[in-house]
Amino acid sequence: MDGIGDRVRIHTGDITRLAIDAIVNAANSSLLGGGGVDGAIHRAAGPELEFECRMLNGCRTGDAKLTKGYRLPARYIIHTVGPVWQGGRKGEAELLASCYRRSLELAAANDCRTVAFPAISTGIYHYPKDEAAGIAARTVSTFIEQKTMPETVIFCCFDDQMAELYRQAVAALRKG
Ligand code: AR6
Repeated sequence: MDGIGDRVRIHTGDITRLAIDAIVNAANSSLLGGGGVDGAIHRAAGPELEFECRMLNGCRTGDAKLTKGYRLPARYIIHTVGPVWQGGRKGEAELLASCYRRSLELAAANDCRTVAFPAISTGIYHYPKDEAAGIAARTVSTFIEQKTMPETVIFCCFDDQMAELYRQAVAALRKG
């Protein structure tokens, strides 16, 4: 796939450490914090983040909302709510794709050149990891083929196993 090669990167590590324009949070619909990457982001950003989140009136599954990054090295946090895996017949794939699209739209609207995603829904929400990586790779590549911003999208994987799944998902796209 044209363009995806130089504009998509796979990184293994803690997303809260990335000094980029925006990181995406795998939040829940309350936006008031939780476990997993959400807990890590709230801890690293500090209590002002929850204060701003309280004013957002939550977020629907598949949608996204933007806050400042506070004590994070990233300028913004884009909070999105992934679907809970319920077997695959409850619209989970479309909702997960929507998380990526809505987050990228917000990133572009806020002049973010570089944005990093965690593997949304693949932890506490139990989405099958390989399927989720495929949806992430396909949705991001379709978006960036059509738009100039964000310039670079990072798939931030917490461990090597997830990074390998993303490598395979991106390679599958390149083969067409
Ligand atoms: N950096 C990058 N990735 C991480 C980090 C980190 N610091 N910590 C975890 N991951 P999860 P979900 C990975 O459970 O499945 C919360 O309670 C993790 O290995 O954080 O969308 C929310 O409030 C996994 O691959 O999010 C919601 O209630 C991925 O991030 C619920 O969990 C997502 O795992 C959302 O569940």
